[in-house]
Amino acid sequence: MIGYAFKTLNKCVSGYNGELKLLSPVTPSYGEDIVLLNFEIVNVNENCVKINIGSQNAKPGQSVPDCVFQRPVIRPVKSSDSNFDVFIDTMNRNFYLTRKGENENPLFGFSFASLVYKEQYIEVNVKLPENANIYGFGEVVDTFLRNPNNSTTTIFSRDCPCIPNENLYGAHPYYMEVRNNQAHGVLLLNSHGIDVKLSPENLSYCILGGNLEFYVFCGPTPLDVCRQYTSFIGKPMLPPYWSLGFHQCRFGYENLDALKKIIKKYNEKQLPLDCLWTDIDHMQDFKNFTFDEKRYPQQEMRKFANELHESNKKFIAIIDPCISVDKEYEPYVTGSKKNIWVKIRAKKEVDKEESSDEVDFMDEDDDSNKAFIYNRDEVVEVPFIGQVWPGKSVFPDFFNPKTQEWWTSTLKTWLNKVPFDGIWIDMNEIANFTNGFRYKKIDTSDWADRRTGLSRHLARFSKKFIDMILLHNNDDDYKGPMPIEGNEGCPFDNPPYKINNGRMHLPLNNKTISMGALHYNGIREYDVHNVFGHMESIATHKALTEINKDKRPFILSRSTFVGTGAFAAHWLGDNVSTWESMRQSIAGMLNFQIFGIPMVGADICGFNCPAEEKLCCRWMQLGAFYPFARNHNGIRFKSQEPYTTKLLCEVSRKVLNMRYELIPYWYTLFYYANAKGEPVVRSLWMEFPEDDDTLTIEDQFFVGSGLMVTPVLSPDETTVKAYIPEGCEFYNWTTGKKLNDLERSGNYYILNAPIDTIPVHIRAGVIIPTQEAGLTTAESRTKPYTLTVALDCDGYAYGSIYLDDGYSSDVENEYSLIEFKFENYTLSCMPKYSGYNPMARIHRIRIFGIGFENYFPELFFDSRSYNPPIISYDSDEQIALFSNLNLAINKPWSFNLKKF
Ligand code: MIG
Repeated sequence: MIGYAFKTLNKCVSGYNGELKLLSPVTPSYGEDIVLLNFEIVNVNENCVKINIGSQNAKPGQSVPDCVFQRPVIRPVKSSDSNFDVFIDTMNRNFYLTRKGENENPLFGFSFASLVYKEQYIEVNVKLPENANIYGFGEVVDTFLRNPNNSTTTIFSRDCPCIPNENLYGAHPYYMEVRNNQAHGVLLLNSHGIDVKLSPENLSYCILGGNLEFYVFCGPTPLDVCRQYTSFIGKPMLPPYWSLGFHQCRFGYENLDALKKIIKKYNEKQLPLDCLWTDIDHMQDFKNFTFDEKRYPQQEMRKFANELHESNKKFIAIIDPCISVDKEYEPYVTGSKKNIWVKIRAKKEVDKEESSDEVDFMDEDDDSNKAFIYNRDEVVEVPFIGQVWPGKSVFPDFFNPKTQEWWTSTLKTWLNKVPFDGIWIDMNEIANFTNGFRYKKIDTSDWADRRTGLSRHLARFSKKFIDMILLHNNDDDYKGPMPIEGNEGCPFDNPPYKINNGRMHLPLNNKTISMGALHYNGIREYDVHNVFGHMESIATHKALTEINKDKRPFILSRSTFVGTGAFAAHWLGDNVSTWESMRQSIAGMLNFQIFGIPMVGADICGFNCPAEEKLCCRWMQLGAFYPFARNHNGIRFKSQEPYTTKLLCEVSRKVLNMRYELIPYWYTLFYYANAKGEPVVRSLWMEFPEDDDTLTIEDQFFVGSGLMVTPVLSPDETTVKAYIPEGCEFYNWTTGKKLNDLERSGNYYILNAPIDTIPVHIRAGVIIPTQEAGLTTAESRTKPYTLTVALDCDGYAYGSIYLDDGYSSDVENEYSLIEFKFENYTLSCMPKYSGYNPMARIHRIRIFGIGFENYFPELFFDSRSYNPPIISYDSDEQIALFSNLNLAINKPWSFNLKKF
């Protein structure tokens, strides 16, 4: 018999534990099998079961370290209190879980007869029923519903443009499954490279090492799964209010004047804008925390930041993890003194004198290092030196507890120079241009104008770029220690099983550092490669919180891992200015909702390649409904700011106004994301799991549960098909007209969408608060509110609003949570808590789908200040509009439409 069998199995309070013993190997490939394994299956809480299988002599990094992922304390839950039933079959050597009482419907489980467990290869085969629909796993560009026909998703953080089906920046070994109109989630908490292979009856994990640490979340609704998953991994951060406004960025703004021009143009054209970004252009020789004195003089930048602040705008700058090896460069000097760089083992083959370009990596507080003897054959740990934008670079090791101190003080010094409002952390996969090689001399004469010339190659032809670097490489003048693991690739770069890295089974060090590189406490890069961006997000969050105790940090990270949503936002990376790439962004945005990182968006109008006008118009419309809305462009491509053509400007102004009006609603959704872990943007099946036809719909989505967005995704269309789930009604958000059967064809509605229009609908039964748009969120926050009430067939609607100052890290009691209900011809405002008093008041109420004759409104509320409303009523469309009101939003009142 092959595979494993139970050696022992004991029942404990909240599950089972025991040992698995190898009978005989399933496969002779991929190295030696581990003979004895620990096995554990326990209830984490009522809705979550943990399955843990691991080798008995754990090494550092075998399981995801606590500093990466803090596992919640497990409270013992008796089986009778769990929402799962656990079945273990010792004879047939398998186990499975069902939702309580659903014996016929195993949700998750696997057999030990096909389990492969080796040092560098683990294989698990999970049986799937025919009607399984799998979502999640990433980061990858693909359809939202994952392809069940022998597809492979590789999970391994990688700096690469958004090429469909290739492993990209983040690592999320998590999926959500919908089956029989119910959902559950499965997390494999593991930071190694993974291939996930999906076939109609099987889900296989092929993992490069570590533990099998699974967590299953029982649902049963998709939103339940989201709540359960995020309460386990950490609920998403509440973003500052301003970050929900519009953002403008590009790679290749020449100089500070270019930035000033943008602000001028936005103002001139009356386009809303909250935040301006600066990419690596502002740096001196691409060194983090520096300013090019010619193009972006520091003093001028400081002045400019202050001016932006005076006009209620924000300013964000980029940071790459690479720290330039330069003895004159302060961050390098201070970091070297603290000895906090990622390391590599090396043989000291030269005398100390010869290695004069190396700084002494002394740990000030560690006496043992003082006795550092340079001996030719001695194996030493030296900083891993790679090659990124500034050239020769080292990388901070965020596993080292001393790194935080250095990171915080480095950021602090920098922010004292120019008071940026947020930090964009890029390249944290970790990107390294020299394929795991330690630094090699590169002929940089071709780089004379790196800013304008070379990056084009990097962005579009990354392989060519790498080849070119290798071509120009020569090691001749390198005098430092020679790495044992690193230069020519090491066993960790080419483990026996090759994950499908880059869809070419690339060595693991491709465009990153060596897998043999070492982190604090002997943790090897191989084991934790996928968490660098996550660690950097945590450290940056800590630093900003310390630097500015009162303010919520805003961090945008390219690489993410399980739980990053609690610290950072994410953008979908280097997409392309094509219709296809725009369409794919919807699936990407939805995937990150599942991953618990709701603050997400794609580069609006596309990063690589020039964006044609029509595409950019449609993308501005779609992007206005991304949670994170930023127009960002690659270097040297045609300008694509919303003011660049007349049409684009008009289209953008209209849809940005729509976005700004809706920010009170967005912010309330983020409050619920933060408080309960609910997704902000939702696929149709998240809202209508009972309708099987929604499972494949991914061109259309919901903002919260109340707004349906149906973007136009092809060049020449002026209508768009919207799927309408059965039993649900919608009103046009702008006109208030109900979708009617004239527009219907089957289950679809054909919606009008001329170039200046993106179809947006409010769902019957929902109340949505809005505010008049301003040119910044600071301005729109002060403007009058409107309540839009969309009645269902029972004449009922419900909604809520969350309010606070929008920036405090701890709002304490100074927030308001207000519910609105329409019932029996009465709209009631019901504060659940009202600790925050906004200046703005409700001036307008729109009621859609209200059929009444001879009613007039009467107001009951505790404040006397009330103007008689101006009423207009369209009896054909059943739309009532009450204006000239002056109602408080956080005091109880009711608005009764009384019959006379
Ligand atoms: O090597 O900073 O994804 O948004 O503009 C490319 C320059 C580095 C990649 C990011 C992109 C950014 C660019 N960066």
